[in-house]
Amino acid sequence: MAAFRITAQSFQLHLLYDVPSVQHCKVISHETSAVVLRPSGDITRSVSAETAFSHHISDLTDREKRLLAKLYDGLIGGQRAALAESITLVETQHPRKKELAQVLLQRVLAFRQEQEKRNGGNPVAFRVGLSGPPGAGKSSFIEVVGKMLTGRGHKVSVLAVDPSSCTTGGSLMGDKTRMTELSRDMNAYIRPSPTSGTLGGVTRTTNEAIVLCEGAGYDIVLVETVGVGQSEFAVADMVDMFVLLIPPAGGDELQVVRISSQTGQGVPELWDTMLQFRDAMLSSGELRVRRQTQQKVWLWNLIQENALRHFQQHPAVRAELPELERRVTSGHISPGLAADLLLKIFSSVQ
Ligand SMILES: Nc1nc2c(ncn2[C@@H]2O[C@H](COP(=O)(O)OP(=O)(O)OP(=O)(O)O)[C@@H](O)[C@H]2O)c(=O)[nH]1
Ligand SMILES: [Mg+2]
Repeated sequence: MAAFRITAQSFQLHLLYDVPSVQHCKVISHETSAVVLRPSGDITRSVSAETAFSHHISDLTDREKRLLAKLYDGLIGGQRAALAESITLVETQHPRKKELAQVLLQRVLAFRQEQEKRNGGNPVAFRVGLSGPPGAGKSSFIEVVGKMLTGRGHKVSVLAVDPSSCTTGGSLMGDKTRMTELSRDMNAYIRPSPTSGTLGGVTRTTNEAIVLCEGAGYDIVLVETVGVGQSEFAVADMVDMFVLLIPPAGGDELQVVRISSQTGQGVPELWDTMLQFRDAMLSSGELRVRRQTQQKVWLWNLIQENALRHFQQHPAVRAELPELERRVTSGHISPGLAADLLLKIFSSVQ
């Protein structure tokens, strides 16, 4: 894995040029192609998928239409309140509101695609993931680099993925509190991690929040996550570039650049390096391929997550599961056999 090490007075930063390909991540954002299926040999199925989506739209009440129009117009117009409300909509657990959120996202995606077309097919925003152990200095770095970027005329959004908030409702990362100046900046938008849901759910909404931020005109999207466990992999699969910030104990012999979030030393140079990386990916076509691959990964993750939930909630499976689990743990039958039996039950009784 190619990497740069950037050493702060007390912190080091690795730019991972080659993010490990990740299989166990959990988010999707909804590109048109993922929702609207092309007619295939099986007409009934393809029609029903298209119908299901148009149903979403034709089914809207006047009130819902007004709400969506208000959010969409506000968001595209760059209103922070509309962006905040839209992200809240994609975070909701409410089934009907979830559907509304998908309609909104679909519209924002269409808008963003138009913008990309006008931009020569290139992405309208640069997405950067920032990871590292608790207290490594991620938020401090974002504060400095964020202020620098808004000073250069960019609009910067900061999203957080906090795995601790999924289980405890608490926040491992200090989020807003350590980005005092940036959170007051009118060209920055900081969104803390959703406080409930599974990691899969939280990362999914983060991925969707990225789309919304881009629709609202934010051309730099920074995603902060604690560098422990799955959240890191999930974030790697929604960004163009992944940066790992670590305390200075490690001893590997990599290229060293000094930065400090306290004095700002080295930060512009670091950003330049990151832009060079982005430009190289753009001109080689790698960025486009990477984003396409990410869409597919998230599609399959969502399918996996939903299929698993269906399986776990299936009444006949639930009825048989405890006994089969008991027999597997006591060594009476093999896990493979138990899985086969449960899958047979699942597919025969719908
Ligand atoms: N000396 C020095 N201290 C720093 C630097 N960057 C951050 N700190 C300090 O390190 C502490 C933690 O910084 P944060 O930016 O909140 O770290 P974080 O990685 O965002 O932490 P979590 O979000 O809680 O995981 C703070 O007290 C900062 O003032 C730096 O470059 N040099
Ligand atoms: Mg932080």
